[in-house]
Amino acid sequence: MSCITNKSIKSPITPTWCPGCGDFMILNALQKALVELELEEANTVIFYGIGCSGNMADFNRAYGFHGLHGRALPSAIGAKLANHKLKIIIIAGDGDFYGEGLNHFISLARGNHDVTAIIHNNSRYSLTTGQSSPTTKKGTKTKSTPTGLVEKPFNPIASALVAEASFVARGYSTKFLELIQLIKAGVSHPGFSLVDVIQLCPTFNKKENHPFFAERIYDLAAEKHDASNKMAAITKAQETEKVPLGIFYQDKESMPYHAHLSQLEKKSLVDQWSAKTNIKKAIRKFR
Ligand SMILES: Cc1ncc(C[n+]2csc(CCOP(=O)(O)OP(=O)(O)O)c2C)c(N)n1
Ligand code: SF4
Repeated sequence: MSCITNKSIKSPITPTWCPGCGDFMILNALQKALVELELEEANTVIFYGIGCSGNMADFNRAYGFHGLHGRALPSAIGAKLANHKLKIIIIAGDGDFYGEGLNHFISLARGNHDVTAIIHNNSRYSLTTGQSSPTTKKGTKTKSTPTGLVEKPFNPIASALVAEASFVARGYSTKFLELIQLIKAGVSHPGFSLVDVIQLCPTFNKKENHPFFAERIYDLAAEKHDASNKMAAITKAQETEKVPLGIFYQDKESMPYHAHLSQLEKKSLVDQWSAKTNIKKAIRKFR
């Protein structure tokens, strides 16, 4: 089987994102991470949400599934249970994952399903032209909140930690080399991994631009944060003035959901099923 290469992963379709959009960096970091991890092309599947971020489905030449808004997660879990040999990655926006998909996000974390979620967190519903999303700051004026947002923002890092996620990290679209490493660490982790990526959206979130973040970001590892200490991770996750980047928490003993299922010990479900079923006949039935 052949591995993903720089050439194989490039799609002939040119991205339609706005100039300066952080999605370009996340796309390139993901592609680089998949190549460096030497993942098999045939066993790697990317599930996309709906949004500017989800449009990445066209810009990767890889197996993928572009489903409904907020529903990349259950589809990804289904695929992992059907064939646990697959490497599964989710690409979604903060609206998709922390809004429409929130209940699935909590189940995914609690179940420790072996998938990696890379969330383009631009604090807006950008594809639909910039309405407030779950991570928009209180008081922000957007098209949908012309007098200022009433609610406090959802905290994805803290929520993932209390929902028992076994790997929780935050990247920044402009910190390209660090983002590659975070994606590689998340994809290599056995169990659920959340890589929340602060993503610049110069079109609908002009205020939270690069100078805004440059003043606030710092590296957790450089501060000697102990990523095996969950309480320390929860404390770091509460910071709002500064923006810590890196791995907040990783459970080194993590055992993914599928590893608990004795019926999958010898063969994946799809291998068990295809050994007994004439696949051509089954496909004909659904035509
Ligand atoms: C159930 C449902 N609600 C609303 C929409 C409309 N819709 C499509 S994309 C989108 C915004 C996506 O925002 P986000 O997930 O944050 O991704 P971004 O565009 O910011 O990358 C919305 C609200 C939809 N397609 N389906
Ligand atoms: S609207 Fe924002 S998120 Fe969407 S492509 Fe433009 S810059 Fe990127």
